[in-house]
Parts: sequence; structure tokens; C-alpha cells
Amino acid sequence: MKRMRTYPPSRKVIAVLAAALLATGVAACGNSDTGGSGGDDGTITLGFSQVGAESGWRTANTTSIKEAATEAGIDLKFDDAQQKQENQIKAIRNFIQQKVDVIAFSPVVESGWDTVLKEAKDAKIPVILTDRSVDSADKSLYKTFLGSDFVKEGRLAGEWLVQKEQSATGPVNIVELQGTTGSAPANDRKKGFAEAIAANPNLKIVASQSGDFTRAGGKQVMEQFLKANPKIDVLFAHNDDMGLGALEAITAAGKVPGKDITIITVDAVKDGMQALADGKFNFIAECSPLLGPQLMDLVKKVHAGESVPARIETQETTFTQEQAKEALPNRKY
Ligand code: GYE
Repeated sequence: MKRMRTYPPSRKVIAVLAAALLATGVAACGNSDTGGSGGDDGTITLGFSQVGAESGWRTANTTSIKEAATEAGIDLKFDDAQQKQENQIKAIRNFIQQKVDVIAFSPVVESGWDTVLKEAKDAKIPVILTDRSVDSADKSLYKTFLGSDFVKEGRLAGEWLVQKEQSATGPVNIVELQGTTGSAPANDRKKGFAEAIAANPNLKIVASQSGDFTRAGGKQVMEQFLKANPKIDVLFAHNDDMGLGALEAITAAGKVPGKDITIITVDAVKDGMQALADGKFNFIAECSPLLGPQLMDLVKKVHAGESVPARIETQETTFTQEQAKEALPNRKY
């Protein structure tokens, strides 16, 4: 390859560059009263801090958000926090520094957000919560929360079990694989499930531990459950991935999943639906990850200063084995 000679830039070139830089600077300042860095062409910049890539649900959620941003012509700055709150706080501070127009994030845990949310508010950058909520008492720290009703998902899972075991005469031993400790879906699914199964005193949770919403976590914790508890009748896993991991532990212990142990999960991602259709799972409460299009609509609205509802709930359903067989061919994620 021919080596190129480089010349120092001439004064004229430097002057032109400086003028161009100045012009951009002025344009950015002119825009600052909208609180953000959107370009002259009106492009909205969205800073999004994602929880991580812990599950099939999360992967589908990330794809939905990226695709919807492209579709809506929104400039997306995406950050993956690898399931760590400190990384999310760092990402949000970066977004504030970069003067994005809107910040959205899915908080890994519920507590500890007030300080950074206050910083965003002071910088006049609107914040949207997606998927998971925060427990801040000050609701003015964010514009809206778009996501599922996790308590309801837990309740639906519990109600199905109450129905299934209605004629049980002895104790039905349940083990529970919780999601990430301190996360809204783990707290709420646990709560909803416990409330529902209280209807039948035979239904007892004999062990409950976090598998961090991952397959590896589900497998490892289920192995411990199986060692410590000679009689396990039911597994309630807070997501499909932990249930899928647990399948391996159950099979390795010489038990038949879906028969010896009834398995109930949440999410209804493709792999979970496949396990349900194959008779390895028994019931799934759906949780939709396809939040992208609704999120982009909200981004546009809050950026335009329009008011939005404080809470937008995702529409969901439940699946039995028969329903999974029917739905599977058209399942998108
Ligand atoms: O159920 C789980 C994921 O926050 C609703 O997070 C989400 C949950 C989902 O890891 O699979």
C-alpha cells in the first residue's frame, strides 16, 4: 500500500473549521431551551439504560426498543448495565452530561434512585420508567411508568395452582425461584403468588431463593432445592429462563418435569412456550417485552411537553399447554 504524506493544516482550513464548530455550538445553545441536544433537524436524542442481557425476555425487549427507535427516527444512546445499579447510575449521569432530550431506563432494583433522578430533573431532562418501577416517594422525579402489573402475574400463576390443586388432601410443597433480589418483578410476583395460594392452606412454599432471572441461576438453585427437599411438588419460577435452567436439574435428579414436579413460570418467551407445548412446563403467565413502540410514542410526547398518563400497563394473558401449542407458531420472541 502506498504511504500517504500528511501536511499540517493551513491557517485557512483552521479558520473554516473553527467557524463551523462555532456555528454548531451556537445551534446547540439555541436548542437548549428545550432542555436537550436534539439537532436542528428536530431529531430527538433518547438515552436508554437497559438492565442487562440476563434472559430471553430482556433480549426481546432490547430488540424491540432498538427497532422502534430506528422506526421512529429517534437517536438512541443505548447502555447495558449488566444487572448492576451502579452502572445504571453512571449511564444516567452520562446522559445528563451529554444533554440528551429524554432519559428512559428499566431500573434493575426498586430502591436508591432519588439522587440521580433529582439530577435529571434539575437538568430539565424528562425521565420515563420502562418495564420496572422505582419506589421513590416523589412521583415528580419521572413522567410515567410503562410496564406490566407484576403482582397480577404472580396472582394469576397462584390462582391457576389453587384451581389445579383444589382437591388436594395433603400438603403440596412448592419451591420458588425468585428473580433478581430487590427488583420490582421479584418483589411483586412473590407477593401476588403468595396472596393467591393463601386460599388453600395445603399449598406451602417450602423454599424460596433468588436465581437472578438467569438459566444458570435457576439450575444451580434448583439443584440445592432438590438436595434439601425430598418432596417437591411444584416449582414457581419468576421467569422462563430460570424454569428452563431448573429443567436440567430436575431431569438430572431423575424426575420428570411437568409430571413429577408441576412447573409454573412467567414471561412466555419462545423457549418457555416450547417447554410448555412439550409438556415440561405446566402454566405460564405472560409478560410482554415488546415495549419499544409505546416507549417511542411517550418519548415524543414528553419531549413535546404533552402530558402523559402516570401509569401505562401492558396487556397480557396466560397460557396452558394446549394454548401454547396453538400460539407457538406465531410467537415473535
Ligand atoms: O420477567 C425477566 C427479566 O423485568 C419483566 O426481567 C422483566 C423481567 C422478566 O429478566 O425475564
